[in-house]
Amino acid sequence: MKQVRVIDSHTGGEPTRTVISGGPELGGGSLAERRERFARDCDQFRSAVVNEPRGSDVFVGALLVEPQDPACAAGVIFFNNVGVLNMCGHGTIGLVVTLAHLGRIQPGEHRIETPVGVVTATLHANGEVSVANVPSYRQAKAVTVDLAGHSKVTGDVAWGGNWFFLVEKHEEPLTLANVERLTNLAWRIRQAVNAQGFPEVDHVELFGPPQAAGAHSRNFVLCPGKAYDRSPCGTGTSAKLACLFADGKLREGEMWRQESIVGSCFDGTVKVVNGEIRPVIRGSAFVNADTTLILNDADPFCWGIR
Ligand code: PYC
Repeated sequence: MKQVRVIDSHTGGEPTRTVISGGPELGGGSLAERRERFARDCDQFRSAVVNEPRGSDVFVGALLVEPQDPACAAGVIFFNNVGVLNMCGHGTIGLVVTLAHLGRIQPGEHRIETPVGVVTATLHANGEVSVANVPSYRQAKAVTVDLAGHSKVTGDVAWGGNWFFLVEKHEEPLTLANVERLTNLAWRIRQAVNAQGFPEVDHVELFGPPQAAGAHSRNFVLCPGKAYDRSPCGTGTSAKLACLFADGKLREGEMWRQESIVGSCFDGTVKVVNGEIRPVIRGSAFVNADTTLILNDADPFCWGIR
């Protein structure tokens, strides 16, 4: 029997399960190399941690590893119900609050290594966390894709640490009661975008009018494993900020409040560093479990339902 210590948190309603100990030994090398090893050799472990019966499709896992760069406080490999992620904004906020819960970090700035680059997280005195994300950019503007049934939808392809297709114009209300229709629409959009020249896009983001005080927009974000993000999605908000900046709709330092489908918010700004757009996302997370997973080979569902 194997024991895995995890700490669960949620960031604006979206869970992160951080693996503190008992995870696989991935050897040395860059975080990108170690993520490839994790994806290739440790898929059972990934599924055991986040999938049912211990988790659910919504969980994002965060495997804490030694950083290659000694100036970093931690290295992390994010994963979900279907595979590994590049970066995760809500997960980074959850990780920072988890490290603070463990007493491993104090308020201040902390560099965190991810497979797609180093991000800088600031733990504020009030417990909120800002994440200066990897450089973000729009790859293609106003791409129109054909959905089955002869309807078309137009959106932007952008990178915010993961690949997104961002859609402003659609017919669906952004409400929790409408999640099933939103999921179906976003899934059809993803398949059309992938088939029509952008196979790398694995997240779809639909926008609509905000409801929360001070928010500029509400979103619905469909993740690669068909679960929707309960938070406003840190990498998705970064992609949105990069598009707004490219369109001249947001200036450096100006605040954009992004609301999620459950009403939680991230505050985002853009910093331009050496000509690159570095989105900064601010939000809060709460630790809600500190526990030990038991992996027992005799359990027929030990490695998760997939
Ligand atoms: O916050 O970046 C994010 C994220 C990605 C997938 C789920 N959340």
